[in-house]
Amino acid sequence: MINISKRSFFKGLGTIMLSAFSANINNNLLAHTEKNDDRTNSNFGKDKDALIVVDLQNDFCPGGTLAVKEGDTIVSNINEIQKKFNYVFYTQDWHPKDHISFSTNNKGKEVFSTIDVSYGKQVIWPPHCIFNTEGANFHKDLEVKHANAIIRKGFRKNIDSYSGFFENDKFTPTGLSGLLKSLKIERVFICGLALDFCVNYTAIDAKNIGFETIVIKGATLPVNIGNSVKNTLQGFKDMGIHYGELKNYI
Ligand code: VGL
Ligand code: ZN
Repeated sequence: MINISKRSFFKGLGTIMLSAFSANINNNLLAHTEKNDDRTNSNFGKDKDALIVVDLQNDFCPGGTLAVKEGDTIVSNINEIQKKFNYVFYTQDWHPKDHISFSTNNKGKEVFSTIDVSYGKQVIWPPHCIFNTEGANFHKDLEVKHANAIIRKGFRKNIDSYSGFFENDKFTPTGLSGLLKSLKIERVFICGLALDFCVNYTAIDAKNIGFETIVIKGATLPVNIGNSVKNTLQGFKDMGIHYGELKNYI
């Protein structure tokens, strides 16, 4: 226990890694050199748009412990998409080994069944995205260099976190909302894994916070448990969350 390194402690705190903040945010926020930095000629509201790439991590890709079927096939599309945005944020599922949602910590409970916890129902998952392991790393082909910041979530032992904005208690913030608000972002585009869980919950929170919210078709795929996909898409309709290809919005 004493052996918990300072590094993992601070990582476990869900550090928001701001890549290039300085006094002049407008000139210096971009965390990379290859993007077109000419905002005056943009054909859409680049200064008001943010892309959120959700949980594109090894454990959610084929070969991972909670693999989304063909989850890796959206990586190249996302690499292209993120070049179009000036503001790109990543979320990273980041669990301790003794996390409340893991089947290994709920003996006798089936994977994908639910338990009752303080904030309501919690799905039981196979252990996944354990911090500082290969499963928690982003897919190797994902061009993470485009990220302005990486938001880690789910690092508290007793609370899961699907959304990039709030943990599953719907109360504990990750900090992403404040980040987007301080940048005066108006539209949030969401892609990544998994459509029916973390993308879904991120979209719901984005919409509730007040952002126009677009989930990018062709850049997200589901885990698909029971009616989860049907319910997710119906929820988008009910809430006024857009679900369509990027070209329809930019
Ligand atoms: C996710 C289940 C558990 C996701 C994360 O990224 O969709 N799903 N943790
Ligand atoms: Zn998780």
